[in-house]
Amino acid sequence: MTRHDLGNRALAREAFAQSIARGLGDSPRWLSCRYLYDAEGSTLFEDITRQPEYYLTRTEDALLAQHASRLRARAGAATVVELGSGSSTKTRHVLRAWTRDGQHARYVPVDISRDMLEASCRTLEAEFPSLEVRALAGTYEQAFARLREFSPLMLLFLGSSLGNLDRSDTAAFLERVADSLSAGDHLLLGLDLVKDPAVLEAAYNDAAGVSAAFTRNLFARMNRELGTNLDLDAIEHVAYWNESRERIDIFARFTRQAVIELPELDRSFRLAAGEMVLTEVSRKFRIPEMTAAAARHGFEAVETITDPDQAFALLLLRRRPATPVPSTRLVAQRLLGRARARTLELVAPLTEEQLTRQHSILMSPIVWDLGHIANFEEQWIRRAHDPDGRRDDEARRRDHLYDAVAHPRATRAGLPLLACSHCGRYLEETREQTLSALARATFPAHDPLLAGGFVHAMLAQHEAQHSETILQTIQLMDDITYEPPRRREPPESVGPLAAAEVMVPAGPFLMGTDDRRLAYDNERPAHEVIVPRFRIDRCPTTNHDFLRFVEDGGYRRRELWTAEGWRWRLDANVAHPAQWLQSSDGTWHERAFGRLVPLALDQPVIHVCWYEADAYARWAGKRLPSEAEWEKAAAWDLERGTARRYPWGDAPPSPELANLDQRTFSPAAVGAYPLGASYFGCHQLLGDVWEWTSSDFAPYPGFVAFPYAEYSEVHFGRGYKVLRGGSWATQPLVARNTFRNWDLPQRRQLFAGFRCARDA
Ligand code: AVI
Repeated sequence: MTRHDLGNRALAREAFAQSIARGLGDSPRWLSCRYLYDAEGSTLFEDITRQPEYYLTRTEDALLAQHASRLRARAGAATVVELGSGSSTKTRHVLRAWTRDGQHARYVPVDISRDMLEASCRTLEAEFPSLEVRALAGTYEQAFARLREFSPLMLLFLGSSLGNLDRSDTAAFLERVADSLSAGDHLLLGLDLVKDPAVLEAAYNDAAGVSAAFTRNLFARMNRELGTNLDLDAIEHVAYWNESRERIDIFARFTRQAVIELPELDRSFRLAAGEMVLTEVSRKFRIPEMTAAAARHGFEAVETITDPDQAFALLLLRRRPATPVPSTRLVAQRLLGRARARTLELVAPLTEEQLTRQHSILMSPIVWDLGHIANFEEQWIRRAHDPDGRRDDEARRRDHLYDAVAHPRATRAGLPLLACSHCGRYLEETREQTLSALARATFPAHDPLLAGGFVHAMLAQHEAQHSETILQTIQLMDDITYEPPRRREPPESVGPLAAAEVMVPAGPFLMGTDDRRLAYDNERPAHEVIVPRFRIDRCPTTNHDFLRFVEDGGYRRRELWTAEGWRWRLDANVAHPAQWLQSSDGTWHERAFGRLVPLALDQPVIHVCWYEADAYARWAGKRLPSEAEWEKAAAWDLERGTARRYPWGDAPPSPELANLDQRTFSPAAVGAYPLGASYFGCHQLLGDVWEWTSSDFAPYPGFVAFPYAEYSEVHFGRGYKVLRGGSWATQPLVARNTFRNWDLPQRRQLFAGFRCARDA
């Protein structure tokens, strides 16, 4: 065995353990069915397929034997890709039809088991001389990324394996397949159909007890790979027809109390006698419903083949040409329009005096932000659409006035800024120019500013980021009760979380992104990073936690602070987070947009600087996570081997998933967004509070400044610390796992908190 294989094995074990912890920590408890198929499990499954009660494989096999030539004629493509190819037994009918009369064909089996693939490749090549076999060892998701290179093709997903996904996973699966196939490619699904429950239940409760052994093997595998030491005699297989969901539910029932210990993850699960753990679902299909679902994802039904008893179906689907996505122009108009509407909404309650005054040397007068938004837009629209256009002196003067690098924030009030009404007009007139440039624009792929509407998305993001800065300024005003036009109560916590920390295993992950449409230069390129195993808090540090630090003399204990941190602490003379106030009776309150509210102990602490976060972490016996650790905990899906755009997946943010978008005007309680948890089970990574990391702001290897050095490059190596995740005041357009924010370690005006990590 090579070192590589050993590494992969260790990773696979970690993924298995993580998956168990995810499932057993949930309520009701479940285990992922993908772990049923180790070598023993695969042999047992092959054995199931030969049982008299298990009609699925036989029926599908007969359908393929009889109709493969017809499928060949309908599908046309010479390449067959098969997901979960296993031993490729049934596929032989297909391959025979595809290579009839010595025709050249290509077969791309995809399977997680490299050993299985190697063995089946060798026999297939010997058996079908005109067949080119190109095996892909990996997960389905890894294969999806490569499907385009094999098009035109027919993708096989046989054996009713689709039934082992629940409804939402089925939809996600179809969407991923639709995204990965090219127009005209085919998808052949083998589907077990809804039928007499007695027949179905018999198939999953065979008399010889093989199905039971298959379920029990999941726990035998835990014993083998993770040393869980479970008594397998105390585990029963239970499988029955779930009428309302039209699926067979398969459980492991514990006849005696059991404890499943996962020492590497510091987790232990106590199962009561009689407790059932869902190990598998096997959904049964109705053809009209399935064709309708496929149609929703861009497939048209080409052919449905069933046996005379209507027990099983082969459904051949064709990928329609991709539905027209909204044009780059429309997207750009929408993004810009939304960002502007928000800016105007936020400043609407402010008086002229509040807009023009400098409220803090840390912040600009808000009119400067507004003028800067207009000026930035004016300059970039000219660069993108009219690079040779001449600028008059007046325009150059404006450029200078609103140049963020030339004028530090503290000096901006002294500038001859446009008055509020002028500023409003400047914003409006600039936007009119932008929209008329957009109306005429083309978006050539070779022009990096225009391709995919990059520059317009950048302007919308820039404005969205300034809206958060404006909210920081408002938060620092001491003579205001700010009434935002719409404010919603944040949701409450769903209850205490099972564990305070999660364990993230060592090993490589993909950090950053190669996206050139929305990502900033500092997020690129995507690159592999290896971090040692670590523990990270499931939730951001709360006011309750931080109060314990305060009450334990955290601000007085020199040993908890770095040298610079201690210097800051003495100079700033602070003893608690920026917006906290203690009444004479000892109770704590927090100032929030001019209102004094009792300190919400279950919410993340906010308005702390890096030095405070770092001191707290030391007090707690922990440390801040590096930004690589933070991103791995947020983005990495260990079992799929892919990075998610958001902690919960790739679906865009919504109010159920994260506290973003300036709705609540405060963080929500920890545990309030269970649906937004990351693969490793961390909550609220996106939204609520920005999170300080231990990392200095520096370029990724291979960084190239684009489109201007002043966004990121001039800030590298200048003592800035990276923050991740976004706050309640971050608009979704700028919230993503790869987004990097940065500020100096003494800054407290940000809507920033932190979570802790430690070595494992
Ligand atoms: C692989 N899959 C389609 C099988 C099924 O019928 O759902 C797995 C299985 N589990 C127990 N028996 C068969």
